[in-house]
Amino acid sequence: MEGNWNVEIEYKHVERFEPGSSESVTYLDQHGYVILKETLTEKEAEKTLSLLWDYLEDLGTGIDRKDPRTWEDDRWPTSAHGGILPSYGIGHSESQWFLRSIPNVKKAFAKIWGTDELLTSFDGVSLWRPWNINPSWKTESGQSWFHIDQHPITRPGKQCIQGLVNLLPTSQDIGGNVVVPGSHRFFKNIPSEYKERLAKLPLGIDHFRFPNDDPKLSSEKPLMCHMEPGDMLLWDSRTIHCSNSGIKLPEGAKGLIRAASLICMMPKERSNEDVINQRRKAVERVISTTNWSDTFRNADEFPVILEAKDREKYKWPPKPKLTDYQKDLVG
Ligand SMILES: O=C(O)CCC(=O)C(=O)O
Ligand SMILES: [Fe+2]
Repeated sequence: MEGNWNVEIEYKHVERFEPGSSESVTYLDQHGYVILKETLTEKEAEKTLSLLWDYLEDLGTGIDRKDPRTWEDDRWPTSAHGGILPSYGIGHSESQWFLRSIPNVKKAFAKIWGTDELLTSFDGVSLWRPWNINPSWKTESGQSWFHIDQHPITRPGKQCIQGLVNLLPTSQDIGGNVVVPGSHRFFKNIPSEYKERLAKLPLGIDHFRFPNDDPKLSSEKPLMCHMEPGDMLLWDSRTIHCSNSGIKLPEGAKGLIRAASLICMMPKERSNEDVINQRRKAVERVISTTNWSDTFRNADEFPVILEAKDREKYKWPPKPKLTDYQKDLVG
């Protein structure tokens, strides 16, 4: 089973495009991913991160941004695979709403879909703690979870472009997102090639994992793209991807090593009244979601969150006060 266990990942400075440029969309269609440069200014990236710390400190568990000794699991919010914080109101934190309101972010998605009428996801953030302080903070190796985020049978074709805004410097040593370039093209054949594996996947679950020795994982060399703080990565939900933890950290690292905000916008016309009503309620009730906005997927109901024994102890952020611009993104 583990014949090809060591898929080699290449850390690369790939071409970076202007947010909202036609070239970025052409590149995305061709390669299944694209990097948009300076989608946030350095200042905006700093502010997003600082607001994220406000969110963490306001959970009331005793986290102090200046003291990594307060970042242990008994205070840190439950994370899903790859160090992603999906719940406890993070999708409606001031930080995530600030990010969604930056015009370049919407511009990027508007160019892809050919419309300004977009709805935003209410999703979370990948945060990596410096695991030289506590080795258990190290997140998964990429090879354990190469996946796509779209059901191969129930969602044919191009449906969703996912986004991630990078807030800290990246490096090979730290690790980060990995994409298999061009792998969105395998998607249409998955139903016939993975019959058995697919039979186990519920029709409403938009997450399909590849066997860790699958030749598709190295069909083209998997790429970890260099990103500056403020750059945004976009990828097609059909593109095989994951995040991969690096192997060593800079000497004496004691701050967060990765902060990557997840953000996704889809055309409003794909949605319907029922979904939009649930989205409005989600704002009132501070419910986070996955990347999809054409259906309602409640991230607070992820098994990892429902199973967390201490979930009562987190103080959620208040209901967000939205501007008209933000309300339009709710629907
Ligand atoms: O953290 C990453 O780079 C990967 C996240 C991911 O797989 C996703 O958001 O769908
Ligand atoms: Fe994913």
